[in-house]
Amino acid sequence: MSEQDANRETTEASAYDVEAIQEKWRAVWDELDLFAADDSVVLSGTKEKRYALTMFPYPSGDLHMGHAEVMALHDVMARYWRMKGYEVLNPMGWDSFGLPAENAAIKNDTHPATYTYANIDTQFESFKRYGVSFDWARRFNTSDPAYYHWTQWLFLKLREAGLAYRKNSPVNWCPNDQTVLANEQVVDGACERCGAEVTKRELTQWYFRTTQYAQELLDSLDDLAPTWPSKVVNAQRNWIGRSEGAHVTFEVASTGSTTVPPITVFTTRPDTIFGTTFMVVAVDAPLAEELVTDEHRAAFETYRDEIRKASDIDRLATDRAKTGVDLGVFAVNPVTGARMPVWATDYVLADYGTGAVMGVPGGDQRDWEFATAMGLPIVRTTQPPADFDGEAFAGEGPAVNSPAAGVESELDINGLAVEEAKRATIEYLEKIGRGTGTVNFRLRDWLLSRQRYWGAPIPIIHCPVDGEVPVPEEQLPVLLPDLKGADLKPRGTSPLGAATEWKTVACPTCGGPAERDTDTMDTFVDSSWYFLRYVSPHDETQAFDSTLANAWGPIDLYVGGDEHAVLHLLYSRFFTKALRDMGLITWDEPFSSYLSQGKVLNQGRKMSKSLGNGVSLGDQLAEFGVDAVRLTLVFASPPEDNIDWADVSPAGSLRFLQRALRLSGDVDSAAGTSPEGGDVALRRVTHHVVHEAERLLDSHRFNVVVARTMELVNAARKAIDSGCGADDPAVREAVETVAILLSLVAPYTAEEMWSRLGHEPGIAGVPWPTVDEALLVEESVTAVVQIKGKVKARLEVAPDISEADLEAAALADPTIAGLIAGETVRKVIVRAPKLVNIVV
Ligand code: ANZ
Repeated sequence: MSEQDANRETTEASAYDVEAIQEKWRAVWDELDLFAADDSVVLSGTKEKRYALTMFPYPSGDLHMGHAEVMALHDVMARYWRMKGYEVLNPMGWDSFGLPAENAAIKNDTHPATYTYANIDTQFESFKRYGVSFDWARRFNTSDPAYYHWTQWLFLKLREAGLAYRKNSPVNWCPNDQTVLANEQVVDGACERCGAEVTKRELTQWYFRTTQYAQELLDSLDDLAPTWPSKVVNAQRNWIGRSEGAHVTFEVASTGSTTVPPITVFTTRPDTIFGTTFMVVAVDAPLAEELVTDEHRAAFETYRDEIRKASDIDRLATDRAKTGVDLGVFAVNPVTGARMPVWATDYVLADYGTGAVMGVPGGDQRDWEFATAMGLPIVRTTQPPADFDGEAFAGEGPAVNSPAAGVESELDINGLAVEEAKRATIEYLEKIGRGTGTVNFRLRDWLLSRQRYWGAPIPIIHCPVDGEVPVPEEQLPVLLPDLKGADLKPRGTSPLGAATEWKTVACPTCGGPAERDTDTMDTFVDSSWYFLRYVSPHDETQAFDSTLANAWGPIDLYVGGDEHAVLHLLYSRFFTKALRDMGLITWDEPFSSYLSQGKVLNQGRKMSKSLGNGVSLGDQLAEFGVDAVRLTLVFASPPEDNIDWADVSPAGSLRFLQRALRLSGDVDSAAGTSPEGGDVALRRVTHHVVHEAERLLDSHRFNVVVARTMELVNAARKAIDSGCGADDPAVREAVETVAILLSLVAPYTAEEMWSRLGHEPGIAGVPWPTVDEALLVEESVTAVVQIKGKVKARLEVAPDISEADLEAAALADPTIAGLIAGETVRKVIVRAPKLVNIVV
């Protein structure tokens, strides 16, 4: 930077009072109300819609760097779409029920509502200051009765549709939060929120029947794959976990007087049936209890009680020592009639498949280890390659020992490849009535009831006469009782159970004494439909207006972290499909495109209090201003990548913004002057940048858009300081373009530039610049002229020059003419417009 430049920057810096500019424009923007989405133009079809959504925050504390990043990225698209002429719906609200608020409230000895709504106020102020183009008239909180009224209504609708039900089963239990968790909320055997090791409990709980949509949830991932991050698509695929196989039934040889039930297993490898040498039943499955003989019962019960303490993840861990107890009964192999022992073990899960497995040690490693530990026989039924030196073999190969020499069987699959062998086995089992081909999913139904206070009460009344009775619709919402001063500390049952007066009601059916359900809904229920509420947020008569939902939906771009890759996204997809089938919406998927942003780190690590490397958003905003922080976050990297705050420079961003702003003071030409006739070189740069920005924005490469804007700032500065001068209309065009591009990331600076350029406030409502295609065409290209492969001359020619003209121009060039004088030209090879090769 020259000294002159440096001096100018110092003076300009003082002229750029960040705080004052923010204050000034914030007030003006409130007045202008530019971001209110207009339903009517979308309903009438006068304008095409774009629904931009970013995951709404939990109101725990103030906004942090992570929020700042998502909002900055998200706002780029929302603002761009608006300038491109779309009617944009860009709403924001709060996911304000849930454990974080409740735990914090318990810790600080306040009511969750007090804590929650105070944080919402703080976050709202921060959002306003941050200048995101939200339509604030649509805000709501999921903990508002006006919202959870409809969460409860949707629960009842799902129940009516057979998609919500109650059952007793072993569930994941967090001993710290004293509540159940959905499978999705258990990460590596620990509670997703607090990290405590999850255990199992037998409880009667509410479930949503997500499994009913398993196949469709899987199939639609193919449609989402092009516009969703592949790791999220894969995570969902794995979570849904489809496997094809068969159910096979094994008779159990009767043990004296008692009748014993047969054992049905789910297997993905029916072709290995000849290698079944034992059966294993999940120790906590009711079947194990039914099968065990009196003689073995004591050992079985001791073992079971010990296993109940372990988590699923531990139980399935491949490195866990195999344990089990013999149940004392024998199962019969349906294809050979062979008798084999039945064991109970912990590596078989009670709630997957049928909770029982045919033990094939030759084909399944866990079975191999179990057989080895218990001294059970091992038979290979798939021939491994000659160089295979492992234990169980799960690969491709011809079937062997199927049946083994000397074994009688009507079925013979020896020599068949795995797929054919499977097909032949299933066909045979179906014929003899011992099995059927099936599809199995890993996806379980969604366990949604929670034993905590701060959530939407489940709108069900339990009556000793009528059983489960839904709260009549006109009595919704079932308000959460205040419980002021009550002890909300978790103790294994819902604190609502202690609200006797609230709990005791008359049965809506028989009028007799009954009790309300005292559980609340998982907060993921609230966030599974909030995107629908934004279309008619104040409607007191319905959850959402279907006509509006169909007009605005689905969401065109959803921005959020991939910690929600499975949970929230899968639940929202389930809700969408269920609501579609109820006729409430017409679309199949909620989020057409999903952008998952990286994390903001500091010094290579996640920001955290314990590491002492946290960066306060408030401090950064105070020091550098909103625009510099936003610009830094957008410019740092492609949106999907992590940003290390130690490696970026908000001070550098601020300097750039000052440089850009200074341009607006240097434009002398009058507003409205047509740029035609201005400096063509600068106009070319401007139009190239706009053209490229469109392409980059559509592919979410926001950081490169900033880089191009910086180039345009440099080009405009150069033009002013040298050649064309500040009164050139091309300079005005370039600087206005800078302001428009900057408005996507640095709205305050852009607005200030816009006003200094003599425009009315409201740059966010200005149309996106139209690219003049003619200015994108290169005026000339350099053609190289070679003699015998050596470059001898360069010519400036039109890009569309013909081969003949290029050849003539090359031969007429004085240098070339001199060099070939007296030689015989044998051949001229022309590749217009770039190359002429003369062979002499
Ligand atoms: C016999 C067999 C032979 C198996 C072989 C595998 C290989 P996915 O793909 O995950 O669905 N299995 C079935 N139910 C189970 C349960 N409740 N807990 C633990 N394991 C269970 O896996 C299905 C396979 O996992 C099934 O196929 C079964 O073992 C086992 F060479 O049956 B297989």
